[in-house]
Amino acid sequence: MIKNIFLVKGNDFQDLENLAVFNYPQDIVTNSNSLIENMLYGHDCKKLQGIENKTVPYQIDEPVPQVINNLNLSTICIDGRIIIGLHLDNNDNPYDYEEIFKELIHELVNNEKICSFEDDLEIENLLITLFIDFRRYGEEVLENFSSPGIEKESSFVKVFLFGIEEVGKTSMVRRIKTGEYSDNYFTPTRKFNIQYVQDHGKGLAAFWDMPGQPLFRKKWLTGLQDSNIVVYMIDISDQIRFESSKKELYSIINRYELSGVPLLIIGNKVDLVNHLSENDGNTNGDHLKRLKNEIFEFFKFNEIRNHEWQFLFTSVKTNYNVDNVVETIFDLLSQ
Ligand SMILES: Nc1nc2c(ncn2[C@@H]2O[C@H](COP(=O)(O)OP(=O)(O)OP(=O)(O)O)[C@@H](O)[C@H]2O)c(=O)[nH]1
Ligand SMILES: [Mg+2]
Repeated sequence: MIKNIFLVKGNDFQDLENLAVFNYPQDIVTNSNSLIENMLYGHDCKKLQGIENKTVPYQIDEPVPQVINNLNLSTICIDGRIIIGLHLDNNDNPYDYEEIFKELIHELVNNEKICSFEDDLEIENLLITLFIDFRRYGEEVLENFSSPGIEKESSFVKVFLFGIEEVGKTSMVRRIKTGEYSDNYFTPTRKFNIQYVQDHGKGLAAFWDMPGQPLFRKKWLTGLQDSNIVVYMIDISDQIRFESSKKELYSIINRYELSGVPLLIIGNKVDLVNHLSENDGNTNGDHLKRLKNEIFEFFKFNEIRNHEWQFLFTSVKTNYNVDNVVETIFDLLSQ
């Protein structure tokens, strides 16, 4: 699987100090180490002279697979002035990715003509898009290689998980994947957190856990494409933020491209309002039922059209209903 993607840009690759380096999602390559210099050895140096005028379409060379400083890399040179590199898992074979690597770059820089490589933000967006496409298509390509007998629809589901900040999205994915939880684990998500969860007998779910802070919400649209199911999370103990949470819900589920995509709504942190299940025949159970009605009324869930939907109370902290999340996702998908 691809771990990281990076881009190195310069007018003269011999001038290592003056190269611009971009990484996504982690900073693995900087211009201060010998990595870039080593990487360039694998490319045809004549082509790496600076080119003054941009040519369209871009000339995209063959990818060059190399292992440098223990990093399993595949790098591609564009127009002799830009290198885009993939950092792959050590047990991945870069040749398996060769075709798709070229194809995706070609599509993005030549067909859609969306990148002139001039603006930092534009480059960052290109890397995010490439990373996303790579994770999806790369996985699919490899899956087809390794398990030709398995039917495709049972194998891969993309789950788009969103909601405003600190509602517990990342904690939920971590709990589902590893069983772990800690109050102190709190690290706001800044980039997409993509985690694969295998549900035996049902398939592989890729959770796309979005960053909820306002600054990062505009990235949601980049992660939305081709989602099979949308999961929206609320912190039910934090009613002050219900209004902004509701606004974000509808900004996403009303989008045309999501029409018909099933929706799972999770009311998390139930431990903060109640420790007991809603079916308990006592005052606490009644309290939770009342709360559910209030939430439904406020968020107008019953008016949602164009989506099959379900609602679950959960507590990632006490593990209440967490097992039901993946199950409900596959249930909704099979309807
Ligand atoms: N009491 C309680 N706290 C929880 C629960 N789930 C998560 N938390 C806490 O809520 C805080 C935020 O959790 P995160 O998982 O980082 O929230 P997030 O939605 O991913 O936040 P962003 O990445 O900023 O969008 C952390 O301190 C968690 O420990 C829960 O079920 N109950
Ligand atoms: Mg998070």
